[in-house]
Amino acid sequence: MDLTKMKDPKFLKQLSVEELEELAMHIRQFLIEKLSVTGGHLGANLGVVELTLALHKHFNSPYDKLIFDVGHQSYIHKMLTGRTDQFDTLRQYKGLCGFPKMSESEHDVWETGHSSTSLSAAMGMAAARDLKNEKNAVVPIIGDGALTGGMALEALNHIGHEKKKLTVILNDNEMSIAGNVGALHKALGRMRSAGKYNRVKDEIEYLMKRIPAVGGKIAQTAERVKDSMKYFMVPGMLFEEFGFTYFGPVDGHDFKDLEENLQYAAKTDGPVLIHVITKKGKGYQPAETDKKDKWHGVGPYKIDSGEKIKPVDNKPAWSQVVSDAVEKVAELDNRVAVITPAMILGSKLEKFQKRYPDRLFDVGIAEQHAVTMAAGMATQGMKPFVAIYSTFLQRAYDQMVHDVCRQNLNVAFGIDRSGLVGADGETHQGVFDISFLRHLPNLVLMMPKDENECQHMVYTAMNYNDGPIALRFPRGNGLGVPMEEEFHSIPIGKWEVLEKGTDAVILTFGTTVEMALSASKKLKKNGVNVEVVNARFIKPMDTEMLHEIMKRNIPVLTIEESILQGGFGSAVLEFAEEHNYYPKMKRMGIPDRFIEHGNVDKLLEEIGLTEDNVIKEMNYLMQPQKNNK
Ligand code: TPP
Repeated sequence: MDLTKMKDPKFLKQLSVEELEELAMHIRQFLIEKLSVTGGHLGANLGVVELTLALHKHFNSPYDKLIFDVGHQSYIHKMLTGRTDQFDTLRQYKGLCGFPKMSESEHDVWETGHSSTSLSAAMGMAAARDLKNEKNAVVPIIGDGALTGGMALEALNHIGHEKKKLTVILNDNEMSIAGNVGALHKALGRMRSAGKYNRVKDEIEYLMKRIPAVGGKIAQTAERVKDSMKYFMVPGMLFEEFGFTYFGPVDGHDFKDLEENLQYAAKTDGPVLIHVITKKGKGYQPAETDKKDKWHGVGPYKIDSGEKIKPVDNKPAWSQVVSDAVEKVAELDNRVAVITPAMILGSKLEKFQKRYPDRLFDVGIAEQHAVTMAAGMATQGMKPFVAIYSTFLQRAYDQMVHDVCRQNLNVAFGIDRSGLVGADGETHQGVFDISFLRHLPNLVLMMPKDENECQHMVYTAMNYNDGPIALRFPRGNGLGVPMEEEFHSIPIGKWEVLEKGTDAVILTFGTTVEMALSASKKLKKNGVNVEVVNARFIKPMDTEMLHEIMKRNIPVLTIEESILQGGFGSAVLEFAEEHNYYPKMKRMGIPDRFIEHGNVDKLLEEIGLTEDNVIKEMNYLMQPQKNNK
């Protein structure tokens, strides 16, 4: 079967159940093969093959709006809408995006990457539709994990109130990344076992219509049965109480069951929720039997054995360095507790969880709650460590401002995946945190140049008792430097001169330190003596050293793998302005636009954050001052 011929999902309307099943099988094979080379979100996509086919068969995309929450499960949708031939480039530079992307197809009506936005977006689209007197369906497809996100719950509450016509597809595979958490998860479990609630309800509705005599005994009895249903059908009532008509549970791998329920939904006014049960990883044994959800997002693997093909690299993962260091500190200080919003695997906290199950809180996809919960713990003298990705911390900005920094509480943050993250692309780049944290009073913000310094920074953070402190670190592996056994605190706000020089200064930190050192070596060969400073505290800056540098009146180059606006270079400029210095200065960093997916080195090249450009900028700065026009 040539899957690349699929250009418009309309062709599905002619297919029989048998033909759909055959197509599903081919799609699964295709995904298992292609992702074994490129990597990607295998588990979630294998789980929604039949569901996506059923949705595209029933609805008319793009007239009807299919909205994929998180969007990591949109691969089949991409295949059906003419992008099958691009899967060799999945998540690569200039290749097919791993999430919905409007520029790729008119069928991608909503872009995602972060979780739990689909219901709010759907409500907006439904409100717009009604105001414009249009008739299209609006269909958010949301996982049981994403449903635990605060935004999703806010939207559920509002949608039920507005009574707009919406068809919510709840894709329940009992997994978030790894296990799902919380009462909602348990409630869904009860619904799964409650049987075909909608069928019973439907049956009674049907009977009611057939009973002609109002006031007749049979009618009264039927009325009573219908009324009492809410007591024994409690599970589905959760959504009904929210104002939705609940259909389910539906077998998400059974085309007949899916279509039947989509038909029911079509005939129902107001918001509808179809509870679809799917199996994450379906059809690929290693993924299907994986209880820990290690197949949620994968790199390349061997198809036969499911063995992951990892590039040979003995350097430790940054996340592991951090979680090991927190574990070591927790050994000595029983006030230490770790909070993670659904990222035990990504933040490499399994070992910590095993050792200290009572001191590890996985709060689900709930970044805002994670941060304010940490603040609450801190008021009680605990030392919470919030392990959170830079991109997801964006969700908890007000909690940082209002709860943590304003109350000056001793909360430590491990901001993972800071800087460019690569394959996940635009929605996941960790490039804004400096700009949205640097201006917060009381907060200390730092970034290590290598994993040894990183573990000392964790120690510094956990022993800091003067307010909030955040340590940002990149995605991937460290540099492989020797690790010291004994931890020590790094003096807050103290930078480190790595290379002495008299002609010019580079101020940088984190991932760009190595590049600066290497560039300075080359410049030295050409007779330019550049000083390289590890500006490891982004806030507070080393003002003593800065005064000393500015007084030398030599050119200053700042380099950061972070958005330039409001970044570290801006902080240095602010310092100069405040103290009436006028240095010849240049800032290198990420420009004012969103950076797409791709290999990080390629992305750095695209935006000009390269060693060659450091040398170029430095040579430019070293030229005698020219007057501007
Ligand atoms: N926090 C936010 C705001 N967005 C995210 N994308 C994540 C965390 C990381 N994340 C991506 S998918 C996912 C998480 C936590 C789990 C989603 O679970 P579910 O909705 O059930 O989808 P499944 O993968 O199980 O199909």
